[in-house]
Amino acid sequence: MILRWFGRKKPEDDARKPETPDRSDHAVPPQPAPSVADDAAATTGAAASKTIETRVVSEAEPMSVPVSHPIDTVPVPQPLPSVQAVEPIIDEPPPTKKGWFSRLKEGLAKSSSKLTEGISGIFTKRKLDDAALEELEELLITADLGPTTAAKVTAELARTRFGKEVTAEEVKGFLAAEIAKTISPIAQPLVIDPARKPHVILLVGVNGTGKTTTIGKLARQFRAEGKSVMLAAGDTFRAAAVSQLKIWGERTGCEVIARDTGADAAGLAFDAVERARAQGVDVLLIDTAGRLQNKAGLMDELRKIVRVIKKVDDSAPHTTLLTLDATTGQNAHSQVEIFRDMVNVNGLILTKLDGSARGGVLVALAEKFKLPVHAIGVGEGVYDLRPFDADAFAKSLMGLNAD
Ligand SMILES: Nc1nc2c(ncn2[C@@H]2O[C@H](COP(=O)(O)OP(=O)(O)O)[C@@H](O)[C@H]2O)c(=O)[nH]1
Ligand SMILES: [Mg+2]
Repeated sequence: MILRWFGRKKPEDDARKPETPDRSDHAVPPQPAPSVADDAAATTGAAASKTIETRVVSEAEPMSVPVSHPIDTVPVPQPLPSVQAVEPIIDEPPPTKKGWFSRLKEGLAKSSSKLTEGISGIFTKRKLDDAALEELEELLITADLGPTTAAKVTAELARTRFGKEVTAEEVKGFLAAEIAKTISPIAQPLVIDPARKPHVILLVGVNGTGKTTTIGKLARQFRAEGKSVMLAAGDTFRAAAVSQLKIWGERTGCEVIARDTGADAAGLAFDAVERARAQGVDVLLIDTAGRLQNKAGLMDELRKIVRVIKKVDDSAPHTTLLTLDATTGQNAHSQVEIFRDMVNVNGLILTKLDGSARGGVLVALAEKFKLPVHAIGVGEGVYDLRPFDADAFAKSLMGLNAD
């Protein structure tokens, strides 16, 4: 691999060609590997003077990975570019910010008030009978928890309390515990495999669900852990998407691999993986487009991205994360199905749990798809990504306080 940086041609380079995406920079004459000084030159005015080093690589600055020139013109090997600075970024959220739990609780207020008011209506000085159980089951279904969970938790309530007088408070506590049991197996942190350099994370999801924002938040988190992170602006469809990612790169001190609008996303992803590998970067986060209105086109594009990434590392992408907007409720089910059919989604991030979320849907998704939820978004800021805590989530869904 390293040899490729020095311009030697490997036999598989040719074999790979037909599947290798459009890399107009192949024609670029050999160039030395970029030095830190080059990097500084590539940063824009204000950013260059910051202590955090940010590099934005664009079409104008061709990837300096010369791959095909005769052996006899191989330049004298030069040192690889240094792995980007990995000093942890300043990592204290502004102290005035509302705590994440209260934001989560506020975000879930719409769901939780529906549930708690419903439960209070059903269980006012009343024995737990069949009619009450049926009403409760219906309430849970209309609050997006899904028929399976609704039937399971009401059956469990009947098993332990049937014929007894139960209070609304008791029912809420019971449901919170049952819901926590259902969702705790999917509450799994996103683990970065240190053996992978890079650990490749592909972000997929419908436009507006929070892919790019989540990349920024994840980048901050990994940088704060001292990891080196590279971002790839694979949503080449919209100019705004590329500049949005560049801004996140500047904020978090991460190199951004970007090309002009309309460029081949798979080609960009391919170059990003090669570059991250050559630099020994810990984590590569790849953004993608999410135009569901052209489902066939999107499927082709995402599959091609995955295919070409595998040309560099056949175990990649190591994590394919689907972002789901929690305010869209039931629609999340079909989004999981659609993206799971396109690419091998193996983790979820639920975003916008701070704003009028329909949180019940997370419980139904857990039951149906059993995909790990690695984190939840509770705001637009860089600190607003939290590990998914099953217990805290279940309690706030039932309008209860955390311990
Ligand atoms: N309230 C809130 N807004 C979010 C969250 N995540 C993303 N957003 C906002 O949702 C909008 C779309 O996000 P973006 O990352 O551009 O979505 P993408 O099209 O999937 O890349 C932006 O305005 C974000 O600031 C979140 O967790 N909470
Ligand atoms: Mg985006």
